[in-house]
Amino acid sequence: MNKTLALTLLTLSTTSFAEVVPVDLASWTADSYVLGGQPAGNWVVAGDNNSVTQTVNADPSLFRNNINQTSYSIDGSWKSGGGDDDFIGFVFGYQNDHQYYVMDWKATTQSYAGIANEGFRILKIDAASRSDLVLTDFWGSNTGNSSILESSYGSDKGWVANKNYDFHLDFFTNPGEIAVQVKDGATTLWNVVVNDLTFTSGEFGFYNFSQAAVQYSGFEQTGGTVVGAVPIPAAAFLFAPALLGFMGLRRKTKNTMV
Ligand SMILES: [Ca+2]
Repeated sequence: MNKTLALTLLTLSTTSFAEVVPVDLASWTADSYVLGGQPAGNWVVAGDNNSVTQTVNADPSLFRNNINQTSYSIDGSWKSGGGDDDFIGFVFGYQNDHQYYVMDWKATTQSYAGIANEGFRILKIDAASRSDLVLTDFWGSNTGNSSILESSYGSDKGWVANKNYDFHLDFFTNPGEIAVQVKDGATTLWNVVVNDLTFTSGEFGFYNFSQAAVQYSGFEQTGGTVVGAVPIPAAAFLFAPALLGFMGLRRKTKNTMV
C-alpha cells in the first residue's frame, strides 16, 4: 500500500465518525391537519433541494424526512416573512400521524383555540388516532392528546420577521435526552433538554401553523442510526449472549490446548 492511499484511508476512517451530511429535501413529504378552516400547507422545495418554503397561512402542516432514526443531530436555519405572528417550528420522534414531538415558536400571545403564549414550547402529541386530534391540541395544547413538556415564554421571546435563526437538535445522542437550541447569530435564545422516553426514535421534519412564508434552509445531519428497517437484528440481539458464551468457551478450549 502506498503512503497516499494509506493516508486517504486513514482520513476516510477518522472523518466518518462525525460525518456531516447535507439534508436533501427531494424525498420529503408534506402533510396537513385541516381542522380550523385554513388551507393545507404548500411546501415548495428549491431547485437545489437544500431549502423549502411553506407559502400559505395554513392549518398545522408538516414536511417530513420519512426516516425512522435515532442518535442524530440536525442543524439548519429558518425564518418567516412578515405580516403574521403564529407558529414556526419542527417535529421529531415522529411515529405516525398522531404520535410525535413538536418544537414550536410563537411570535405573540394569542387566544384562538385556547391560549398560545409568545415564546418556545416542546409539545408531545400522543393521541389514540389522527381523527381524535383537534385544533386546540396544536394551539393551546395541554389537552388529553397534547402536552407541553417544556416552554419559555415572555414578551421578548417571540420570533422577528425576516430574521434567520439557527436551530440545533440532538435527538438521543446522549441517552435519555432530547436537546434543542435556538440561536440568533451568536446569541442563544433557547437551550432546553427534554427527558422524555415516549418516542426514542422517529422521523424528523419541519412544522408551522397559521404562518405563511416560512423558509427552512441549509439543513445538515450528523450521525444517525436507522431504526426498524430490518427485523433480523432484534432476533440476533436475543441470540448474542448465547453466541458470546459459545465464543468464550471456544477461546478457553483453545487456550488450554495451546
Ligand atoms: Ca396566521
